Amino acid sequence: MKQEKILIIGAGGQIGVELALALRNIYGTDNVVASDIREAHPLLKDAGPYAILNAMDGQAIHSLVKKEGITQIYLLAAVLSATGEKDPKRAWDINMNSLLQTLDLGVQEKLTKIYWPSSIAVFGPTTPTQNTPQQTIVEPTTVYGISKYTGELWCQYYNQRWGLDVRSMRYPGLISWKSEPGGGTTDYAVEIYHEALKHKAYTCFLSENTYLPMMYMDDAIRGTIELMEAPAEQMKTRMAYNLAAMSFSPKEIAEAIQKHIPDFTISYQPDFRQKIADGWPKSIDDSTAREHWGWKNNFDLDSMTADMLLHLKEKLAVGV
Ligand code: VAH
Repeated sequence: MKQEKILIIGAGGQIGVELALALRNIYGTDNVVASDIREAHPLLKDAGPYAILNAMDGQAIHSLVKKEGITQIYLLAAVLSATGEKDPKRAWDINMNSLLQTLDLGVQEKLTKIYWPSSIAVFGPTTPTQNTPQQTIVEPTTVYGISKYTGELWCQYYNQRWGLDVRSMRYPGLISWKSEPGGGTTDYAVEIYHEALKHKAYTCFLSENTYLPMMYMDDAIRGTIELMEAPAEQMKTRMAYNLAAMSFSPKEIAEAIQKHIPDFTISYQPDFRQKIADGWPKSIDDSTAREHWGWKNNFDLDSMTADMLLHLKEKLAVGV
């Protein structure tokens, strides 16, 4: 079987950094080319093949794919929900055109697989908010959500029309300590750990009872790789799979942190991101992913909080 060689576009982002590290552990460092429009993230610097690459530069990507003998692309570059609302046309352009050129490249160069992340942001205020099903009313009200659902439809089209093996999942909010979040509405759930350790206080930009679906990055990375390694016949849908792990509110994550840092305090100053969060589901039904390819989460709020604080204490060099 031909050696797989992977290109990650957007390897400097919250998911990209960790996916590059995890894929290199599996496929070998030299078989995973990390790329981003920015210089290498500290965890990727001098740690394997790296290219400065703009996700919108189709020509540069095509020549790198041919030069390196790339067989799979993970396209992670995207403008997330909160940033997208500040410049909707730019968000649409980047999120859609980077995908379409990658799908075309996949057909042209007969890539074995493409991964492109979607999000629970595809759902909107008219979607059932509890245990949101895999198939339901989908009327996103952010450009990010519109671009992600449209992208899912394009992925399905390229699979049905040209047999391209492109796979996707709807990530909830992701929490990580190795890499930084990138302008999303769920970024508070990462910031709160940093602020709890550094200042024992955090002002949250969402209100205290804003329930959102969330997941620890360890689960998200493992789930992504399990999806990509599942036999093609198990991919019974080519829309993105709902994925879930837990749901919590800012109040609940603060209480989980207070079990470790009793004098931690939280205050609330909702901003424009509150309206985005209010349009999203509170919990997700991921039974389709569990049935089709065996997905299951390992971390819950308490085990994630313990792991986050353990690693961040060292990373931030703070004691508590
Ligand atoms: C965002 N972190 O907040 C992303 C995610 C479900 C939210 O897609 O935009």
